[in-house]
Amino acid sequence: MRHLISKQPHRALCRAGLAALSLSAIAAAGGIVDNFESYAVGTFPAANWQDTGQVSPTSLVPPPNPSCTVGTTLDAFGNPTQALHLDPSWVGSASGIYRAVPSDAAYSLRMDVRTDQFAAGATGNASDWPWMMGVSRFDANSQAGGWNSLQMYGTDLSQDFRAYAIHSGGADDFPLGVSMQPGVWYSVQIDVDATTGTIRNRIWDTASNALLTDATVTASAWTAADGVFDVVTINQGEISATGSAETWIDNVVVRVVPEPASLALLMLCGIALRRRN
Ligand SMILES: [Ca+2]
Repeated sequence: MRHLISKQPHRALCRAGLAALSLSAIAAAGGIVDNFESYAVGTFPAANWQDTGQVSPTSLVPPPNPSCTVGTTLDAFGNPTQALHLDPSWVGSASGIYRAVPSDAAYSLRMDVRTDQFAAGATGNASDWPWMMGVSRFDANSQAGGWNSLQMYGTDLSQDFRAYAIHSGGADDFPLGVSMQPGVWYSVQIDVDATTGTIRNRIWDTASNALLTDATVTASAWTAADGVFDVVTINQGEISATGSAETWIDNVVVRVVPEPASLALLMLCGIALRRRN
């Protein structure tokens, strides 16, 4: 190993490898953090996100463009804050945001969420959701709620928190045993293992910081090919509902964890470059 990393061609390879891995490394080091304070109120948060509402061919009713905007509301402690507003003014399959992330082995997604109003007329849990948060694979032929993904979501029908997996073998729905109270801020986090299809779900009451559950679930019949993801998505959708939900999203944090092989290369190259410089 010592003779390999001391040769100049390998040093060049290391530099190229480091450049190629820079996106993953940056994401791993700092990730994506958005408190929605940098946007003009009433606009879509376009500097960091794309609109799921505009890539939803199966919407019951075409969403407005943009499908959601940044608004002003009160945080869990009663202070004014800007947050993403999923508006209840229309019934459709997906309003929300998504953005590209590197394909890697593990992800951690966290956000604060408050649902003020659940959709009326829902007939299925997984078909009507005031919000979902997940790591997904973009699919232009499907609405954003149906993209291959590992996610946590809120339900309009039973008004509770659930985990959900969509994969080549179908879908799995996991009740997490925690009810959602309207008007209450919750902090939610999923830690996803893309290789095994495992989701660790944590839910806190934001104001008290009380941990309400810490539950790990694993998708059935998961294959490594199912876990090739390229976007994170946060969206609302109604497929069977006759009314629409209202939800606020704030303090989004996304971390992408590089594959072990990538980490090993980063460490190896770091040692080699330090020795040569
Ligand atoms: Ca905020």
